[in-house]
Amino acid sequence: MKSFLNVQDIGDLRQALAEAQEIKANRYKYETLGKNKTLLMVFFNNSLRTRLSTQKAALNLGMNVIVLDVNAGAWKLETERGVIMDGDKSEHLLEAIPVMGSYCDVIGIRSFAGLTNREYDYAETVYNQFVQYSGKPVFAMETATVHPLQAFADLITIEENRKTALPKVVLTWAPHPRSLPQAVPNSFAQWMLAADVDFVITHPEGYELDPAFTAGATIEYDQKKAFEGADFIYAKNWSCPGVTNPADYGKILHDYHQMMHWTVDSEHMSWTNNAHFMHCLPVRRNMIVTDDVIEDPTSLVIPEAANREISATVVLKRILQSL
Ligand code: AN0
Ligand code: CP
Repeated sequence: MKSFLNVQDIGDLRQALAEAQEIKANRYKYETLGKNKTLLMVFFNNSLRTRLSTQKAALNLGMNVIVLDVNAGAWKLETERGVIMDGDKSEHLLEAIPVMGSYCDVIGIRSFAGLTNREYDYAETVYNQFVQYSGKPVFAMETATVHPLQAFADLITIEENRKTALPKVVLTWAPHPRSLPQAVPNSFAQWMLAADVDFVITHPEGYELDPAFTAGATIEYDQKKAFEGADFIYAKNWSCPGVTNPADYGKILHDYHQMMHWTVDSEHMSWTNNAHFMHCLPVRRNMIVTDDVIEDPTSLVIPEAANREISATVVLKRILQSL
């Protein structure tokens, strides 16, 4: 595997889930695979889970790890080609990438959507420059449009907790005071559509996700109807994807005070089939979800985060095996 961005990159999902189970039973099974191989993790944005779980995964495989926080000590990087660099940016990504590539064997990238230029974000411009100019395998640790390590961990968690062959999984939009990317819901939709689940998305009008990720999904604008019979409720906020109106890309369409009826509370959960609550974290309590719902024993937010180590170990193992 030379690039990990989309669900197709991992191939057969049942095989990937079987590997995840194998790793979970013995996470050090491939502890010599990464000997003398170096992972470089490049962060353009904050992280708690991705930073720790991906580093742990690399250690499970015997790799060496270097972590670079671009905004905390590196030169400020220009990412667009053709600009006259007379501002605060001292170095161009086009030199920085091959330099970074020369010190490592595998590169993980966290580079969120800027949410101002839809075309730039949806072309995965920064990620693709790493693919093109690093000379090394690259994987997404949440890029402009996707967060596949999260979606894979979510799928593992659903597989571990499902009670039926075809569980109903509902992705619900929830309110948030700041403008957030679409990467998590995009990947979640893409992975759920490739998995053996009945998948429904619910959100207020105007928040339609890009059909490149959601084609084939059921969209239900009535949140209550969507929740009925659900086995898993996956909450997430996202800003306007700009599908129907490109000028609204990255915007919050309504003041969040007016949208608090979308917050997942115990009444929402009472509409479901005793569903498990899920969220990728970090989560704002009593915006996205109430204290009692996230603290309920059936909530899966901590197991999901723990499974990030498993999804990252499988992905890094695949990459190491293809070096
Ligand atoms: C990010 C997002 O919504 O994409 C990261 C989630 C894993 N969340 C925030 O910035 C709060
Ligand atoms: N879920 C997730 O990716 O969390 P971090 O942003 O803390 O890495």
